[in-house]
Amino acid sequence: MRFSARLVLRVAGAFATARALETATQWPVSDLKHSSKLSQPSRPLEWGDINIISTTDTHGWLLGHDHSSFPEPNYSGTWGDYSAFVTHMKELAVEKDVDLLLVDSGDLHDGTGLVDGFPAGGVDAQDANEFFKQIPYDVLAIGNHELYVYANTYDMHMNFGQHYKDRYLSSNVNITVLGANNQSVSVPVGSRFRKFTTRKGRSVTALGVIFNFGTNDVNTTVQRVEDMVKDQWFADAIVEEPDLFLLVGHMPVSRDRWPLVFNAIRAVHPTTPILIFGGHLHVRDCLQLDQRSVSLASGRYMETLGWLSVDLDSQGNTQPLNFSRRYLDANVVTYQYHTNRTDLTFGTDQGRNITAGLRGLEERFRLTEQYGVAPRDYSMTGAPYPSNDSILTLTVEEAVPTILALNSSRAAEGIPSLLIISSGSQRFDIFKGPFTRNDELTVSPFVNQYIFIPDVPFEVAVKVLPALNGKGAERLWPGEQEGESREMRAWRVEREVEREYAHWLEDMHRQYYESERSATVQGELTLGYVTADACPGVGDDVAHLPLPAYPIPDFIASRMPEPVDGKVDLIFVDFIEGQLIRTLNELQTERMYTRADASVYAPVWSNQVLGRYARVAWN
Ligand SMILES: *[C@@H]1O[C@H](CO)[C@@H](O)[C@H](O)[C@H]1NC(C)=O
Ligand SMILES: *[C@@H]1O[C@H](CO)[C@@H](O)[C@H](O)[C@H]1NC(C)=O
Ligand SMILES: *[C@@H]1O[C@H](CO)[C@@H](O)[C@H](O)[C@H]1NC(C)=O
Ligand SMILES: *[C@@H]1O[C@H](CO)[C@@H](O)[C@H](O)[C@H]1NC(C)=O
Ligand SMILES: *[C@@H]1O[C@H](CO)[C@@H](O)[C@H](O)[C@H]1NC(C)=O
Ligand SMILES: *[C@@H]1O[C@H](CO)[C@@H](O)[C@H](O)[C@H]1NC(C)=O
Ligand SMILES: *[C@@H]1O[C@H](CO)[C@@H](O)[C@H](O)[C@H]1NC(C)=O
Ligand SMILES: *[C@@H]1O[C@H](CO)[C@@H](O)[C@H](O)[C@H]1NC(C)=O
Ligand SMILES: CC(=O)N[C@H]1CO[C@H](CO)[C@@H](O)[C@@H]1O
Ligand SMILES: [Zn+2]
Ligand SMILES: [Zn+2]
Repeated sequence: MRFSARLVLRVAGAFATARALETATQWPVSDLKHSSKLSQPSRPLEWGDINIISTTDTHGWLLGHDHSSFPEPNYSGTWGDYSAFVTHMKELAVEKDVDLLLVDSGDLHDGTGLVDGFPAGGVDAQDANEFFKQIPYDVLAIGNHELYVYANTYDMHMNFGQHYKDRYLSSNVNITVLGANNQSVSVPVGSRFRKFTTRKGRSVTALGVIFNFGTNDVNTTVQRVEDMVKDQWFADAIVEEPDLFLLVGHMPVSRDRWPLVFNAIRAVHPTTPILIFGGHLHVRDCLQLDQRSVSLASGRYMETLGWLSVDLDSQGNTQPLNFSRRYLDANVVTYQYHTNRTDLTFGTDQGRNITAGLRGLEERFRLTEQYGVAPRDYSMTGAPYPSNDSILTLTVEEAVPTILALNSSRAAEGIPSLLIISSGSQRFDIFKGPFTRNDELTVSPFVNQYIFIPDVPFEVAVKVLPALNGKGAERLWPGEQEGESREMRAWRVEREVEREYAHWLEDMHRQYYESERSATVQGELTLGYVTADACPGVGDDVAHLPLPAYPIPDFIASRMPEPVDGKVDLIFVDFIEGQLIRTLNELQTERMYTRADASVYAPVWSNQVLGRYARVAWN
């Protein structure tokens, strides 16, 4: 019974992931993960008349990625290192007598302890932003993670926005605040647009647009992009022809609404160069909406700096734009290579000061506090599920059951249970080595309770996971969408990002092993992103082998219990309660389950589980 029930679960997982890759094509990565070879950029950057460094979706990764399992060291540059890079690149731009601009596409909140680990009474990202603000960005746009909590938006309006002044753009996002007469007024969080002239005298019109985000907090307003482009202010802002339009925004460059903005501008200016810097899906991407425009997305989590260079021709020219783009791995080797500096000549006082300040913040937030030492890497998509290297297996088979058992009276009575959770419960991988409070905040931010229905017939309980996975996490119950909770809608937005990122990894893996590239140079390469985008030439600055990419089911379950009297406790996260109860009622007709049948299983929150487990199991 135990064996066959287990088999049901495994088959269910495989069934739910019809897009599964041939596992035979997965490159054996164990040696690569702990190599110590250093990868240099492949070639110098191409500089043009206008050169732009772009960041997006930094999400608090201002101290870089500091675990030693690869590819993490590739992204080990700190915000201070980035500052030094910017300083030297600005010097180079002056030497070459060209323009260098800096842009950021938003999502500064939610991601690491530096932003989320603030003490009670604080505001998310407020302290970390003091360091962010030391980079002299020319244009910044607001992201959806600035809009989930009013206090964060307010801070961006009052504090961040005041610092960057008209450079902080929110073309279609307003905040409601108390105005002069104590009346509430809706005003843009930053500015709607910026017109400026570069050091070399080129005129730029910049906008900062977010996608049609609908899960923002009360007293913040996101205007739909299709409505924004019909506004009078928009028409007025674009009527004059600049040397280039610079559209920086929190919106994917593929399959979203940039064409609406682009077409509105093209209707007035058929040939003016339009440079678009998007974000939100956490991928590297590039495409051209026409021959005199380029769109770039620069990844996530300070793993990637985007580089775009363009040669400007005279107004009215209709030739294709001459441009190049590059995705830089964010580390000191990259920075030194492209600025022709060494360890002795690279660092700057300001950069060292920024990193030292962030280390101080890390201490103040107790982020280095060690909970235990992880015995191996646990990966989300980099290892098959189920397996000992999977963070999903660790979570659902070991960590949660262990911690629940310590705090549950049902478990103390020896009542068997089956746990079902959503696979979207973790945000990032765990790496071999110290597991700290920062890792806990980074890996496991979602706050849910574990609730249960007692004494569910075993033969019904075992069918729940396959049924959930068969329908998929996107399933909307008839009539449920209307009254869907804000939490559920927010989860959908985040899940979309995770899914697109995972697809991107799968695609690069498949394409790589289908192409001839794999046959030749494999041995020399290190793990990382291998980007195939729609722009000409190779975009990645460092040639890599693609990371392994395994598909994961939507829902996962603990090991099969031995039922007592044919019954088990069915435990699940409160978040999936509605879907789970409906599924139970579809699977059997003996009784009608309702929310009243479910109650809290143990006084434990999902974001505490890994930290507690590390204390128990990894010490
Ligand atoms: C423009 O094209 C030339 C010739 O292909 C190339 O050398 C130069 O680097 C290009 N400029 C940019 C900005 O990429
Ligand atoms: C503004 O309104 C708040 C309550 O909304 C009130 O407490 C406060 O006294 C008012 N201030 C002025 C200057 O009217
Ligand atoms: C939204 O703002 C208005 C005006 O400032 C205020 O009266 C109201 O309480 C706010 N709503 C919430 C939910 O904070
Ligand atoms: C945003 O604020 C501006 C300025 O107060 C206002 O004119 C506009 O109607 C607001 N837009 C939205 C969508 O609320
Ligand atoms: C790099 O720096 C060295 C030492 O300052 C200098 O001799 C060399 O010309 C530089 N190379 C480039 C490509 O700028
Ligand atoms: C270093 O940082 C401190 C505050 O963090 C600031 O007061 C000081 O001006 C900074 N020094 C430099 C050289 O940037
Ligand atoms: C996975 O871990 C379990 C328990 O630690 C162990 O018994 C098993 O041999 C491991 N499996 C593999 C393939 O390493
Ligand atoms: C939960 O378990 C821990 C570890 O055994 C214990 O210290 C704590 O008191 C328990 N809390 C509750 C509410 O049972
Ligand atoms: C600069 C740096 O640390 N690069 C590393 C990127 O990752 C590979 C392994 O995948 C390492 O070999 C490089 O040293
Ligand atoms: Zn993001
Ligand atoms: Zn986003």
